[in-house]
Amino acid sequence: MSYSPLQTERYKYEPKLPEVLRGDIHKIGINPKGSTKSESDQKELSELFPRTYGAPFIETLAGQKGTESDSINIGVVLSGGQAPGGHNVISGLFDALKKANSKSNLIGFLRGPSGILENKTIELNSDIIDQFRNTGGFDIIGSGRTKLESTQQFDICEDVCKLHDISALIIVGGDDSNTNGAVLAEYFKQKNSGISVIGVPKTIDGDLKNEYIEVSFGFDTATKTYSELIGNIEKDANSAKKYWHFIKLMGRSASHIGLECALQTQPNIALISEEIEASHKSLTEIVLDMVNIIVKRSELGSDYGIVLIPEGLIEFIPEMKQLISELNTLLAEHEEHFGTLHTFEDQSRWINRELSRDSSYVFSTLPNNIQRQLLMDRDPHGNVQVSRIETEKLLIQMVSSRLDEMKSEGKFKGNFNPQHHFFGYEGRCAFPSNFDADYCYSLGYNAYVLASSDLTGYISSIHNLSEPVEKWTAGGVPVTMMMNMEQRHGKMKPVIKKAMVDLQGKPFTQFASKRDIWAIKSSYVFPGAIQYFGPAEVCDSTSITLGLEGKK
Ligand code: FBP
Repeated sequence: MSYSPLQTERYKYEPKLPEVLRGDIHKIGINPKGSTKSESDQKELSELFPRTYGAPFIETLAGQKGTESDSINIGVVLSGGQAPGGHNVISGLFDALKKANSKSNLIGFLRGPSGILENKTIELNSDIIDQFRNTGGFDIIGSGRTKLESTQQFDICEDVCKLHDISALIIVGGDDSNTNGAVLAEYFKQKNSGISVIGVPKTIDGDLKNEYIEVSFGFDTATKTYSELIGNIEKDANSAKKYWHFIKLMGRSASHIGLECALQTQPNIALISEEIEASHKSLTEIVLDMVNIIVKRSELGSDYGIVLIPEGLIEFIPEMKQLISELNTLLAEHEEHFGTLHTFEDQSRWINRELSRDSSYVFSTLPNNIQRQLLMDRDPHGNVQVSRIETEKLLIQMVSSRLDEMKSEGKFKGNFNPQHHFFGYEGRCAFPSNFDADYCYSLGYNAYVLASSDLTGYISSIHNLSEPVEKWTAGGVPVTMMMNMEQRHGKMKPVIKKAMVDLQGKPFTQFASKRDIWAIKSSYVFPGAIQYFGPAEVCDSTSITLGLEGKK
């Protein structure tokens, strides 16, 4: 095995823990604080989760326990898309477990939740763990998107956990995986199985956050990685002065990634899906706004610029939202028939017949490549896979044709040479920033404390993240208190509420107060590569979003 010099150095990095988790592990315990309730749908949720709803908020404290810890077996699974820091969650969990009792074991389920159902496991020892400390990726045990939701699956989970004598299952995942984890926790409790379920908040998208979870892990590193690349492109644009770069950024529905990258790099245009939805802007209006900026810059002699586009934009444009929703329903309800249509021509003919008049019109105005992408396979939740829709190309095509028209009318005299990019997978497995390395290690370490305290249906949480690590605090939040009831596949389901960009929040208002200047005058900022060694203000800084949201 050969390692890069950085990997070799990163192995030596010792993640920082908050003060409360630093002392004797045997004495770290929990302080339950009152009872909790969800913000809405309290009646429905308390009926669906009779054994776990209302559980107290937990504060992790030093000096709470004795000196003995029983040996236990804990299972861990990584669920969904990769996010930098997953390996540190596992190493923090492992270190705490072994410190508490060297006979305890950590069992990793391979390739995501399907590893539990298929009983594919690996016992994680220090030789394995040491190869993955402070590195990106989920390759230590792999990840997957299998959903755990049926009673039959829950029974298999119970059997497999019992086979390995596992008393706690740690699910590292996003809002859906943690929702399913909470349902599993309730089920285990109802069956008196003695297995607890603890979640860890993961996703680069940043949409798993609320009053109790300040940020999901991976967001910091992913946005710093994308911002480095955007800054490099800004330098290139500023040097060559000949291209407009349209950059789509991963992040699913929410625009947190796009907003953070905009704050870090100050591009000419950054679209925020939530704002577009709130102002009911049509695709044509979005294009015209962009064209105005391009023409204005051109008149000032700048035929170049940077546009940031959130991955999920297309779902927030009213007419596209309607079209996508009709397509999702049609494809779900007529899956079998659709499968018999083998050519794109047959598929689009059938689709056009079934769609409403308005949606059929919108569909027919879209370029062929976008039509095809809209008909591709859905994800396991039945949603269109936005990362596969080339919105950046769609916008380029529409902007180009409007500028051509304006040119022929004598209203545009410049040049428009577009380039398109999609930054997504590039950021999901980067070496975790010091912030993510410390945060994830603390989340994993704290997950052990919660699990060994026989808590279930909780998510490991670390607070005060905009402060230095010493001042961070730790605890557990009952998953049910973050839930509400939402319509999924035509049925009302309990789910963790997804956090979208708050248009009244500080990150967005700061961006909105500056963007008109950034649009016309090149005000680019070049964040450079993530630094792992050096002055704290360069290496240990958090994201701008977290900094602004953390400010009282
Ligand atoms: P999670 O929600 O599972 O954390 O995944 C995040 C994400 O990176 C999204 O930003 C993106 O839309 C999606 O995964 C891509 O999925 P896949 O890895 O299956 O291509």
